[in-house]
Amino acid sequence: MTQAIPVLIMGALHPALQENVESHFAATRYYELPDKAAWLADHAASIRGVVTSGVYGATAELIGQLPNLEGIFSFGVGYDAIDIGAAKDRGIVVTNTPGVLDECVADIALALMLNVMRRLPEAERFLRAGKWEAAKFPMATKVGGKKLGIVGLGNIGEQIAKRAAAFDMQVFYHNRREKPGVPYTYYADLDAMIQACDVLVLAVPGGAGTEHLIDARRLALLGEKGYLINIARGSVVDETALIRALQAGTIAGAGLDVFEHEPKVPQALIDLDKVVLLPHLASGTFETRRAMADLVYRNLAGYFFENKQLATQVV
Ligand code: 8YV
Repeated sequence: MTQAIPVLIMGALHPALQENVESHFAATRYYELPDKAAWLADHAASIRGVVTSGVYGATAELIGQLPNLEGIFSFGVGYDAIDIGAAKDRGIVVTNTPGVLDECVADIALALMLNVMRRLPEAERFLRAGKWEAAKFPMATKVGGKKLGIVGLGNIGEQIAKRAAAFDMQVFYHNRREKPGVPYTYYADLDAMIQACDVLVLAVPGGAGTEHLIDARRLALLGEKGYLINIARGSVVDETALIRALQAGTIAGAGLDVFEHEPKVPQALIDLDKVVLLPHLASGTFETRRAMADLVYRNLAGYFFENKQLATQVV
């Protein structure tokens, strides 16, 4: 019998994925090692695969410590927590999980928009606090007919656009290049799109290329009636500038599933009524997380057991 292939699991995985990896590979739970440095000194050279996620990532330092690493298999579409350059330099493959989570993430973008513009969480707090008998809940903002600007019309962006169109919104998008065959209005100039839209939705990848893409200046362009929705990465928005804009009323509100320093959320945001805040759950349905788990395993097994066949490769 051939020896099981040694892999490192960076953090607790979806149960189905954990089970698959641990029953078919010689897996080590990196996150449970009491002395990681000592373990690496003895075993690093044996490791051929790393199984990780958008949260746990894989740093250049870790990659550098694993001289025989062949592949990094990640749970999540975003791979900004993985040092892609370090992997590429060594010819290490990296896989992610695109395609299977687009609908659920788009659902949450719309849910955040409806919740913040119609002030639903605030209204529910009002009812639960027993205030209805003494007062009426104030009016909110209509969604239909508003202009939605999507930053990043990828697979998720397209699902957001489709849903927004069903709500009778006008859809604009900004990408580096115009996307052929889509019926939405393209803006090559991000600032011009922000100025033209009522709701700005961020659906771009995280990482150095988009860090603080939405800063104080761009928040000012969105304007006092404008809403910001972020289902991308917290790093895309300058969170301090966002808090200032919300406090000063420079923008109307925000719906956020992601934050700059997760799982830490600034108290200043929690204290505001005009924001809806979620704990990074956009892909978090039974169906989608299972599909993500299966896709990670398909890549891992495809690479090691089926002649390096990869379904969804980053590099
Ligand atoms: C995951 C995500 O929850 O896919 C992504 O990029 O942000 C989420 O779907 C996250 O990666 C946790 O693993």
